Amino acid sequence: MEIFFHKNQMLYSPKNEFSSGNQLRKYVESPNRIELIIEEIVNLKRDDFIFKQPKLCNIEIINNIHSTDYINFLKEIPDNINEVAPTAFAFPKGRISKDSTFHAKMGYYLFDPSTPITKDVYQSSHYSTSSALDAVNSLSNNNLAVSLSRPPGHHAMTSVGGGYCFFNNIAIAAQQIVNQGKNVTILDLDFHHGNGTQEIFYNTDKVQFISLHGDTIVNYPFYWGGTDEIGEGDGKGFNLNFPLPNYANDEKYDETLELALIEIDEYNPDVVLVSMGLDCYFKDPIAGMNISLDYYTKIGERLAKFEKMGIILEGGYSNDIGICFTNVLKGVIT
Ligand code: OKP
Ligand code: ZN
Repeated sequence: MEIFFHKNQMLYSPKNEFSSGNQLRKYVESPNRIELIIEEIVNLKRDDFIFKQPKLCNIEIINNIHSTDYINFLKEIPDNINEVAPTAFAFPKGRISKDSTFHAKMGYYLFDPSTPITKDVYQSSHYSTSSALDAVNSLSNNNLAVSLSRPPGHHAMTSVGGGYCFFNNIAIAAQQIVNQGKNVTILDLDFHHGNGTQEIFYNTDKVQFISLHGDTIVNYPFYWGGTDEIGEGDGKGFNLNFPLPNYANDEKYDETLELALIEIDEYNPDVVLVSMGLDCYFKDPIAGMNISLDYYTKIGERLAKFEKMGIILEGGYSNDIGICFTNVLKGVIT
C-alpha cells in the first residue's frame, strides 16, 4: 500500500484560528498532525507500507472542480499578507472586481471567519490535492491507497474555501475517477459535515455522497447535512446524510455506519473514497462525538470489504490522531 504525502504540505502553518478578527484558539489544523500520523505508521514496521511523494498535479485537474478566479485568488496572495481571515462576507453571492482590496476578496472567496490565509496556502493546498490524486491513481495497480492530505478539503466548495479547507482534495480525486467512466462513493466519516463535497456532487449520479456527522443544528459547518438533503436532478437519491446526536458512542455510530454501508452496497461503486476525519474521537479538542480508539479499528474492519478504496485524510486534532489513523489501517488490513 502506498501512502502519499509531500513535505510542502507542511508550509501552511497559521498560528491562530480567528473569530471576528480576534484569536479564538490556536490553529489546531497544524503540520504536526501529519508528523503524528507518520510516526505511528512507521511504528507499525510494515514493509508493505510505502511512503511516496506525489508529483505536483496540473492546475487543470483542480480546475475541473474549482473556478479559475477562486484558484487565482489563492495563487496570488500578496507578499505582505502575513496571517489574516475575513470578517465580512458576500452571501449568498456578491460581486468582486480585480481592483478590490485583498480583504474584500477574502470575504468573497472564503465563507468562514476562522480560517487564515498565509502566503503558503496555495503551495500546501496544491500538494495536498496532489497527494489525494496520486493515491487515487495508485488504485489502478493497488486495491488500497492512503493520502495524508492537509490542509483538508471537504468543506471547500467550487468558489469558496473555509473550515480549514481550500481545495476539495477528495472531490478532485473523485472527479478524476468519474472522468474514466467509473462511479465513486465518497463516504465522509469526519465529525463535521462535508458540505463542500455534498454541494459539488449534488446534481450527479456518478458520485454517491454519504456523510455521518455531528448534527449541524449545533455543530460546524451549521445548517447543512440534514436527512432531507438527498440531491437534485440526476443526483436525486445519491446524497445521503446521517446526522448523529452529540456525544454518540461507538454503538450508536456503528449502527449508523452499518446503514450507510448498505446504501453503498446497493449503489455498487467502482471505487470507494473515504473522507477520513479522526475527530469523532472522544478526546478531540474541537468536535463532539464519543468514539473510542478501539472503535477506529472496527471502522477499518467494516471498510475492509471494499475492493478498491482510497483513504483521504480530513480532520482530527487530538494528540492521538496517529493512533486513531493507524487503528483504521490495522482494521482494513486484517
Ligand atoms: C474542519 B474539519 C466554530 C469554529 C469552527 C472550523 C472547524 C473546521 C473543521 N466556532 N472551526 O471538518 O475537521
Ligand atoms: Zn472535522
